[in-house]
Amino acid sequence: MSPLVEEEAMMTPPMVKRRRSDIPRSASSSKDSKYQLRKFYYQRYILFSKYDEGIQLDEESWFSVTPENIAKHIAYRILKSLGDKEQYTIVDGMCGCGGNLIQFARISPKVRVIGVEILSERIDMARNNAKIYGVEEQCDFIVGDFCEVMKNLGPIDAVFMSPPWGGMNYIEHKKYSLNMMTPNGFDLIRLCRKYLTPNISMLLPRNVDKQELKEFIASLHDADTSYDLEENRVGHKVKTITAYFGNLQDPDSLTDSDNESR
Ligand code: MGP
Repeated sequence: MSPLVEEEAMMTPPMVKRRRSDIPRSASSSKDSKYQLRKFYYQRYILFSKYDEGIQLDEESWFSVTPENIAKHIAYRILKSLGDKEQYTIVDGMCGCGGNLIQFARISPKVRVIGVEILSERIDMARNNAKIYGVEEQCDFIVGDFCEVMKNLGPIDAVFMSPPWGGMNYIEHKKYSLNMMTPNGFDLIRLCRKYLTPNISMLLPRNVDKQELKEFIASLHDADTSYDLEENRVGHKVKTITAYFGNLQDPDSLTDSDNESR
C-alpha cells in the first residue's frame, strides 16, 4: 500500500458515514481557515481513534491537538524515562481538549495527570474526551494560566507542554523561534525549571530553529543542559518535533538527534 493510500485508510474506518454537519465551522470567515479545518476533519481518526464516540473539539483544538499515535508515543517515552515507580504525576500544562492528557493516563493506571488549561470550555471538552477513553478518574483539571498555576502545583515527576504556535501559519516561517509562542516558549522552559521540575517535554513545530534552541539551553548555566529532539510522524510525514529535557531525554540519543516516533 502506498503511504498516501495507507494514510487515507487510517482516516476512514468502514461503516462510518461522513456527515456534512460534522465538519467543524470556523469562527473566522476566511476561506483558507475553512479549508484548513476541513483538512483536520478528514484526519479525525488520526487525531482521536474514538472520534465517533462523541469527542469534542473547538476550532483551535482541531488544528493543534497532537495526533493520537504521537501522543501515545510521547506518553510511553516519558513514563519509560521516569523509571519504575509506585505512582507518577505528570502535568499537561496546556491540555486543550485532552489529546496528550488522555494518552498519559492510558499508558499506565499508576499515572495521575493534572491538566491545566486557560479556557474552562476546553477543560469541559477534555473531561468529556477523557471519559470516552475511560481515564477520567486518573485526571485532575485546573482552569488557569499555566505560568501562574505551576507556582502552586507541588511535587511532580514531569511536565509536558503543547503551547499555541500562533495559528496555522507557523509553517510560513523558515525557522520558527520559541519567541513566537504565546506564552513565550523560552520563558515557559525557564519557569518550569524554576518552579516545577527539569523533567520537561515540549511539542514544537517541525520548522523549529534548532540552533536557537541549542544556544538557549547552553545559556542556562547549569549542569543539566543536555536534551534531545525527536521527529514525530504520522505514516511517513513528519508532523511535529518533541523536545525532552532533564531525565526525560533518551540516554541512548545524542543532543539534537532525530528519532522517529512509533
Ligand atoms: P499542520 O500545520 O497541519 O501540518 O500541523 P501538516 O499536517 O503537516 O499539514 P500540511 O498542510 O503541511 O500537510 C501538524 C500538527 O502540528 C497538528 O496536527 C498539530 O498536532 C500540531 N500543531 C499545529 N499547530 C498550528 C499547533 C499549535 O499551534 N500548537 C501545538 N501545540 N501544536 C500544533
